[in-house]
Amino acid sequence: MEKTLTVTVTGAAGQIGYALLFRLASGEVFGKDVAIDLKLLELPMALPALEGVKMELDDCAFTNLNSITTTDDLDTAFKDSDWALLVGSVPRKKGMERKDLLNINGAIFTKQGLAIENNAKDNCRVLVVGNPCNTNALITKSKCQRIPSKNFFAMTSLDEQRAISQLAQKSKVHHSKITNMTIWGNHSSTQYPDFYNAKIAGKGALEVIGDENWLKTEFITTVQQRGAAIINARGASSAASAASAALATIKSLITPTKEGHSFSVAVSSSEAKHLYGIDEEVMFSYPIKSDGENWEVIPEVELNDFSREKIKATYEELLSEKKAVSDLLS
Ligand code: NAX
Repeated sequence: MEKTLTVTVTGAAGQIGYALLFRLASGEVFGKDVAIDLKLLELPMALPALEGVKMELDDCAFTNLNSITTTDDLDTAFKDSDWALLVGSVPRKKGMERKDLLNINGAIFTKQGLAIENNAKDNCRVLVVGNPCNTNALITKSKCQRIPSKNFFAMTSLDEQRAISQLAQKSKVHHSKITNMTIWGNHSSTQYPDFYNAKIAGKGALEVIGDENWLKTEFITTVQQRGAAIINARGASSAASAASAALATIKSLITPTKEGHSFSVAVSSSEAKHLYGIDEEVMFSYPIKSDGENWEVIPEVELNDFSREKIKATYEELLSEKKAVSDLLS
C-alpha cells in the first residue's frame, strides 16, 4: 500500500457506524492503495456490541484494512488520527429543550476536542455528524489550537443529497445530472436548500422545473423535514443515507472539484464575512470547492432577497446556538 491512514470513528456501534465502517474499510473512500487503521470509540456499555462489529469487519478480510482498535478511552481513540469522524452523540429526548441538548453534547465534544488536540496528527481532519453537528463542530474546534481551523467540518451533504433527489423526482432528470445544489447554514430545519443556483443538466433548476411556488414551499419543507419523515416511516432515523453522505463529504474534500461545480459542507471561513456577511465564529454550510487538499467558499454566488432572507434565518439560529454554549467555547 502507498500509505496508511488512521481513521477514528466515534459512536461506532451505532446505526450510522454500522453503515459506515464496512465501506470505509473496503478502500472505497481513500483509494485502493491506502491502508486503514480503524480506531473505534464507544461508550463502555456499547463495547460488547462494538466487539461484534469488529468481528464482522475481521470476517470481511478487507485488503485495505490494516488494524482495528476498539476502545472507550479518548486518548487511545484519537492517537495519531488523520481523520476523526465524530458520529456518536446524545439524541434529543422527549421534554428536552434544544439548549439542554446543546449543553449535554457540548460536554462530549469538549472532551473529544481536547483528546484530538492532545493526540491526533497535526493535520487531522475532523468531520462532525453527531447532532447538533454545526455547533458540536464549533465546540470541538475551539478546543484545538494546534490543528488548523480549516480542518473542521460539519455534515450537510445528506441535506444536499436529499435536495438533489427531490429535484430529480420533480424534473424526471436523473440525479447524476443535478449539480450546484447548495445547502446554506445549519443542519436543522432552518437550512436553506438554494434551488435558485442549482442546475439540472446544466440549466437553471427554476427554468427546468418552471414552478417557483413549489420550489419556494414544498421543495424546501420536504428537504428540511426529510429526517423526520424517515423516522416516521422507518421507526428509526436515517442511517445508511447519513453514512453515505459522510463518505461523500470526505471524497468531495480529498478530490479536486470539477470546474464550475460545488458541494455543501459546514466550515468556519474567514472569507465568508466579506463574501456573504457570515462570521467565521459559526460553522456554516456554503457552496465549497476543493483542490484535493484545500477548500474554499465559492465567491459571488448570486443571492436574491428570498435567498438572503432564508440565509439570515439560519445564520440567526446558529448565532443563538453559539450563544447557548458560549461558556464551552474557549
Ligand atoms: P445511534 O444512537 O444508533 O448511535 C450513536 C452511538 O453513539 C451509540 O452507539 C452510542 O453508544 C454512541 N455514543 C454516544 N455518546 C458517545 C460518546 N460520548 N462517545 C462515544 N460514543 C458515543 O445514532 P445514529 O443513528 O448512529 O446517529 C448518530 C448521530 O448522527 C446522531 O446525533 C444523529 O442525530 C446524527 N445524524 C446526523 C446527520 C447529519 O446530517 N449531520 C443525519 C443523520 C443523523 O441524524
